[in-house]
Amino acid sequence: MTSGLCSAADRIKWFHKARFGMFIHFGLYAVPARGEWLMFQERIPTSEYAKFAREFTMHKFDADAWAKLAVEAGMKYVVLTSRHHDGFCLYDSKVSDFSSVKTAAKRDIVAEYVKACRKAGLKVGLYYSLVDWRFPGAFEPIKYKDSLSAMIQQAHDQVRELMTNYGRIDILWYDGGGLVWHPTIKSIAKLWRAKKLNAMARKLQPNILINDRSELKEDYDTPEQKIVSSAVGRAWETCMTMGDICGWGYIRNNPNYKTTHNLLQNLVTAAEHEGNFLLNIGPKPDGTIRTKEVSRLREIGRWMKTNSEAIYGSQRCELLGGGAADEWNVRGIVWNSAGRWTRKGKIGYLHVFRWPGREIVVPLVKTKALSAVVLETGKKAKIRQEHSGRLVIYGLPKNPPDPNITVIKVRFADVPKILKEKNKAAWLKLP
Ligand code: H79
Repeated sequence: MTSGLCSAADRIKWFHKARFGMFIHFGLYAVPARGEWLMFQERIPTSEYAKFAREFTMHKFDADAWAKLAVEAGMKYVVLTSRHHDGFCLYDSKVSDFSSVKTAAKRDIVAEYVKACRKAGLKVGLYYSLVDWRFPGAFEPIKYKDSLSAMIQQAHDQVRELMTNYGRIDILWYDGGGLVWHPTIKSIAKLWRAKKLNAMARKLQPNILINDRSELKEDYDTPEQKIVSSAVGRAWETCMTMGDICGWGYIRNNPNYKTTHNLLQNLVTAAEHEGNFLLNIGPKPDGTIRTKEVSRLREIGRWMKTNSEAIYGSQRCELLGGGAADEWNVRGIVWNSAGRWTRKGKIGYLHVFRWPGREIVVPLVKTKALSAVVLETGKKAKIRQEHSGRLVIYGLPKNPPDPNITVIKVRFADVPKILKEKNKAAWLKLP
């Protein structure tokens, strides 16, 4: 590519295959360690909030270490909060002094981050919050009309800076536009002049992907904390915290972390519907990443080493997840009690969440299966296809070879399909 310009379909190709990315919420809120919403939740005046900068040292911040961890986890891209709702920039902004460059550690975190990600081969995303809680116009837009205008102008200026000063940026991840409640301007896109804003971003970064949170559809959808598939062909990404819903930024006492298995199920569930999973970390004010995030990411990375072919570039698969092939179960009445499928062309990948034992039966398989292998061990499994489309995978170990999710790769003679109408009635009827 010499011109640096590609069509909309081309520029989103990498995103359609990536499947797994790292979200990083890093900012002043890491200091009080009660999450990124505390300025709002605790009604902290701007001048008080700004004092956290004194302790936002980032003295152990190492962008290469962040990038390395993302690569280790099997992630393909990273999105960093260049500025959250509190207005604190992690970069050098000419239109604001409230930044990591002019206060705190006096470092341009975005610059270091972009360089490290590029070096590690990761695609680079920047999160930018349109709303800035330091502006009274964000809360009372009619009363503080000029403040509102200044905040909107700031967004245009700062997006221009981010799109100009850091080389190629792959993702512009808006947020917070809807947090301004304007009594007459009901459209968020209109309020922020998003059409103009996004046109400017695309002019400066011709290959950029823009999310849907300026209220314009742009390139992809972003369900938050839940896995919701978009229509076939439309790119989408679920972003999620590892801990409780309120904790994107670092929370010191945040006991309710998802297990590695849980996070992997979420990754697989997104991949099953051709979506991406953007998993968040909230680094500490010194720039290091807490142990329970590092260990989970490393465990996911270990899993990805043997199983990532079932994730990257995954396609939808209509097969049912199957279950135990018990003797009595002659009709193969097992729906999704074992797991879920992803697919690549004619290859199906059965992700077994709940290992049923030595045999797994998948009901209503129409297509001929040719072979099966357990990715974790590389060992072949036996297969037989019976009446009513029963595909029995057998000769498997009694216990799951992978303590998390064991993936069985099944080659089919064609794109695997399920038997539809003919056997459905019999299949649904209880014996
Ligand atoms: O940056 C993260 C959130 O801070 C931000 N989007 C993600 C990516 C976000 N902005 N607005 N919202 C989320 C919706 C508001 C949710 C709230 Fe709450 C529920 C605000 C207070 C309760 C979530 C939980 C945020 C704080 C606690």
